[in-house]
Amino acid sequence: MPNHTFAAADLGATSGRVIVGRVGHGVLDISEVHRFPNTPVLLPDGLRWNVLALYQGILDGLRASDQVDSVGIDTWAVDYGLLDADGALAGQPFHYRDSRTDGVAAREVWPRVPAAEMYRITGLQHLPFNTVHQLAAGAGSAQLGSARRLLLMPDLFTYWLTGSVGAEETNASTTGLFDAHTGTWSGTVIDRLGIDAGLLPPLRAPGDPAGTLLPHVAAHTGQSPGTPVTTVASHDTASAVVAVPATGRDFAYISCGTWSLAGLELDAPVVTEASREANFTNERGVDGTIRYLRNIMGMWLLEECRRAWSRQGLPAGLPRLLADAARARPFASLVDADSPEFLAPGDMPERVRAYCRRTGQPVPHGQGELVRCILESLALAHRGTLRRAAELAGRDITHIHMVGGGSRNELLCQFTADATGLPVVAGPAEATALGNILVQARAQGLVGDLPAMRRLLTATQKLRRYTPGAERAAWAAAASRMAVVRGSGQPG
Ligand code: LFR
Repeated sequence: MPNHTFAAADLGATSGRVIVGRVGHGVLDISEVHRFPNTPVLLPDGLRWNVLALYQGILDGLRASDQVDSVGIDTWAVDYGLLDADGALAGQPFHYRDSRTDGVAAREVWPRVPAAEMYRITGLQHLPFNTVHQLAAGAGSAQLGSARRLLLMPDLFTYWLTGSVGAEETNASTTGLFDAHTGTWSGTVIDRLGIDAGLLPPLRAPGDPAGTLLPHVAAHTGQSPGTPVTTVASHDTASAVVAVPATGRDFAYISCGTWSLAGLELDAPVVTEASREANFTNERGVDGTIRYLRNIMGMWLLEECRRAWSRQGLPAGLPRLLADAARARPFASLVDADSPEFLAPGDMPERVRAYCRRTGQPVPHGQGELVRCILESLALAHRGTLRRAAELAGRDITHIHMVGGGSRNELLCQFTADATGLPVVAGPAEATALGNILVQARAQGLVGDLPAMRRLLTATQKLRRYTPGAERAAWAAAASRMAVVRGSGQPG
């Protein structure tokens, strides 16, 4: 069988990349052909994504690629662009970290669809920026009033490439407008909130065709006219979970990037009240699987510290910061990596210090101390989340797969193994692009089902194993301390 090539446009919160993958019998390798920054822009009315720059990055990446057999797009979830009656983008899409949704759920949404009912229907964790809350925040605006279509980010880029409109289902499952049981838009939620159902395009499943490159796109990128665009698991986390190189069922995963998405792969949603209280989400994976997980603030805490340090002219190189963190005193101070005060962009070192001050802990001043505090706190959040997921879903976990950029962070991987007492298999770091490529390859009949895709990953990708260390008691004590810190850490 000759090898085929696929382009994955994978857009993350800080950068986008176009990665070309070669797939054949026993072959799966990737190379990055283009990487471009994703720099949000603060406009007078809020924080926006620079979607034109992102689209240009995708085009540049396709132009830098040799001829590909198909293209697939994935990005972060929940955010969307609105099309007007001419099919043009109306306004710039908001960034989910924009503050306009603060308090909107309680004020506008839950009075019409109570939170408990919402959870029973959608199975979605409460995040203030879920699409449903963003729409409620925009209700009555001229822009929403004139909108004819809502396209989630990957669907918007697909539309620009092909002219074809659809809503990919793994990403639709993050909106709060999608029924976790039926796998369709929820008429109940949409009606009760007075949302125009016509805004929501027909659903597509990963693997479905999404059209072919428009002639001007093909001409501009040098790709063949008629090159197909394939619907992939367009929610980046769903693509990352495809590429978890698991062999059995009793694994947990942490997709570790700007966010840490920590959880389990299940056959059916868990929408119990206990699950809602623990704020676990039931997002859709490929082949009807459920991604049962929680969002943990993730490497965002560290990335945002590094950005603040760069602005202040301080050293912000990762290897040096991690080496300093490795030498810093263990468990000096801990922060709740779920706390909403860490969500918005800003002076993260000062926010972490303020949190420690408020909770009566030593205030980390040096960069190494601060990074150690963040990484230990993340590892403890991984521990707490995975233990709770296992309890709520009635599953055993024997090992953890860490995928995504954060799986390159040796200190975080070792801390996660130590904190959970479970072996960690780290890699692949480019799980999202690999998942994107595998779903395209499957659509062309090159690979089989999910277990077959994962066997190909295990056989071809470099993985690293971390064994839990001997400091079990120290991590257990830190976990108990974290529970107390969390309790006292609510902003005044
Ligand atoms: C990760 C991610 C998360 C989602 C968050 C916001 O990149 O897609 O899964 O909750 O971004 O969209």
